[in-house]
Amino acid sequence: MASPVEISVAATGKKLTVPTGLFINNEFVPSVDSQEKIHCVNPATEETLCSVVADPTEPRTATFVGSRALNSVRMRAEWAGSELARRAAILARRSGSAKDIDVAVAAARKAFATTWGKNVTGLERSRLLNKLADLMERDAQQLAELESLNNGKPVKIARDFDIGDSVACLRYYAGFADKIVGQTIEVDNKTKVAFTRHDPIGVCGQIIPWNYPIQMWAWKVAPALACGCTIVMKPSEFTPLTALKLSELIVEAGFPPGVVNTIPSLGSVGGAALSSHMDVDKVAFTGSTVTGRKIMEAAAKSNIKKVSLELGGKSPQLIFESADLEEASKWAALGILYNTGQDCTAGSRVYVQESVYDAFLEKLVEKANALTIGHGFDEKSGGGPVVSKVQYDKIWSYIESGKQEGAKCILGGEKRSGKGYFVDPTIFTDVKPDMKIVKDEIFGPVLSVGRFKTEEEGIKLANDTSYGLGAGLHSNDASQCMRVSQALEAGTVWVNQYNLLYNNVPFGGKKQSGIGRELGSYALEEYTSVKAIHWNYGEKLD
Ligand code: TXE
Repeated sequence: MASPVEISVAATGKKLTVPTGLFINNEFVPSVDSQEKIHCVNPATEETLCSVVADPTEPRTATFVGSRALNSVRMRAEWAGSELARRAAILARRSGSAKDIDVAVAAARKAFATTWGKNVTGLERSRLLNKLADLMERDAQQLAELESLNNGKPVKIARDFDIGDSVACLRYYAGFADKIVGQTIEVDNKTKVAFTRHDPIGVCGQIIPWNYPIQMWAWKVAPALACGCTIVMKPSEFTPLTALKLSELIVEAGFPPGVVNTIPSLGSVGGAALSSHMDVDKVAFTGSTVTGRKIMEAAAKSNIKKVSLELGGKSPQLIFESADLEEASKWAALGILYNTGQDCTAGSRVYVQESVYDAFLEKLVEKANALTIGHGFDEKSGGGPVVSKVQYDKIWSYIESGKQEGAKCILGGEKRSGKGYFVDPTIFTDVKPDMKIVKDEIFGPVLSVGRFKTEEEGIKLANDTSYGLGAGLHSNDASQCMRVSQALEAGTVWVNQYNLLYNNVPFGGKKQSGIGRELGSYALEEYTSVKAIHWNYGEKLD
C-alpha cells in the first residue's frame, strides 16, 4: 500500500495528509509499470520551498510486494514567513499508465457486475452518496486548503463555493438515486405491453480539468453513482491531490471496492487509454476543444462508447442602453475575473451599446480594479494565481498579441515582478473581430470590450464565434431580454446576471463547446441506457 505524504503548511500551523499512488479497489497502489512522475507545483510560487524525501524506512523506488509497492515519499512544503510569502509544493508520485487504466477498468467492471450496477438498490446508492456528502462537508476546510495549495484559488472560495456546491451536488443526485424510472407504454392490443428501464450505462471514464478539481469531480461522480455506474476517474495531472483525498472518503463512506477508482495520469497516457478502452462504456470529459475532439475520435475508433464533452468557450455579454449599468458592470467584472478567468463560461467578450459605452466602461474598470489577486491563504484575495506555468505563458502571449494587433490595453497588461503565476485583471478596448484575443479562449483574466449600435449588430457580434457555452445580456426591456436570449447561440444564457450555476439546472454547450448536459435531471441521461422490453402476455401466433 502506498503511504500518504504530509504537507506542513506554516500559514495554518497544521499538516495536510494526502494519499499517494493510484486508487484502485479502495486501496492506494503503485503503477504496475510506469516510472513517470507527476509533479504538483503550488502556483503561488515558482520556487521549490519543499523537499521531497523518500521515507527512510521504506525504499525510495517502487518495490513490489505481490501487486503492491512500498512507494512512499514524504513531503514537507514549508510555508515561509509572511502572509504573502511564496509557497511551493512539489510532490513526486507514480503516474498511471495505460496498463494501470486496464487494471482500474477491470476493477470497475467487476464491481459493476457484482456489488454495484444492478445489484445495489437506489436507496443504498442514495445513502452512500449522502454519507459522502457528509464527509466532504466535515472535511471542507482541509479539502479547501489542499485545493488552494494545488490550484491556487483562495481557500475561502474553495470552501464556500467549490466544496459547498459539490456537497449540494452529491445530495441532489442522492435524491435521484431511487427515482430513476422508465415508462410503461401502451402497445397495439390488450395482450401486450412495453416498458422501459433506465439501466446504468456501465463503466465510465471521467476525465476532469484543473480549474475546478473538486467541483468537476462532484459533477461527474454524483450522477454516475446515482445511476449505478462505476467509475475510473482521471484527474488533471496539474491538480490530482484533492481527487486522491476524496478517494479516501469513498472508502470511509462505505462504497464497495472498485466502484470509484482514481488514476492520476498524464492526459496523453491515462486519458487517451480511457477514451480508447474497449471495456469503457462511456467517457465524460471537461477540458479543451482540442482534447475533446481527440476523445470523440478515440471513442469512435474503439467501441463507440457514449461521449459527453464540456469544452471551451468565448462567451459574450451584451450591455444594452436600458441596463442598470452599475449592476451590469459588476456582473461583467465577475464574469471575466471569477477563478482568475479560468472558467469555461468566462465572459471574455463584452459588447456595449454605443450610447452607454463610456459610462459603462468607467464603471467596469472601477469594479475590475477592485479585485485583489493574491495568495490563496490570504483572506483578502478575491482570486489566486493561474494554475501553471503553461497557462501563465499562454495568457501572456495573448496579452502581447492583443497589444501587437492594435487593441488598447486600458487596465493591467503588465507583469508583476517576483515569482508566482499571477496575472492581474486586464482589459482591452478598440478590438476587432479577427484579433486573436477576441477569437480564442484565453482562460485568464483578460477581457475584450467592443461596441455595437443596434440589437441586431450586438447579437451578430455575440454569435460570431465557433463556441457556444455561455452568453449574457443586460437590459431592462423585457421584450428585448426575451428576443435576445432566444437569439444567442449558447447552452446557457444569463439575463441581468452572469455565471451563476445551480445543481438542478442543466449545463453544457452548443457548437464547439461540447455535447451532452451536466447537472439537473438531464445529466442522468448521460449515465443511463434506455432498454425497451416488449412483453406478450396473451397473443398467440396462428
Ligand atoms: O486542457 P486539456 P489543458 C481550455 C483552456 C486551456 C486549454 C488547455 O483554454 O487554456 O484548454 O488546457 C486530459 N486524451 N480548458 O491543456 O488537455 C488532461 O490530462 C484524454 C477549458 O490543460 O483539455 C486533463 O485531465 N484526455 C476547460 C483534461 O484532459 C486528455 C478546462 C483537460 O486537459 C488528453 C481546462 C487526451 N489525449 C482547459 N490530453 C473547461 N472547459 O473548463 C489531455 N487530457
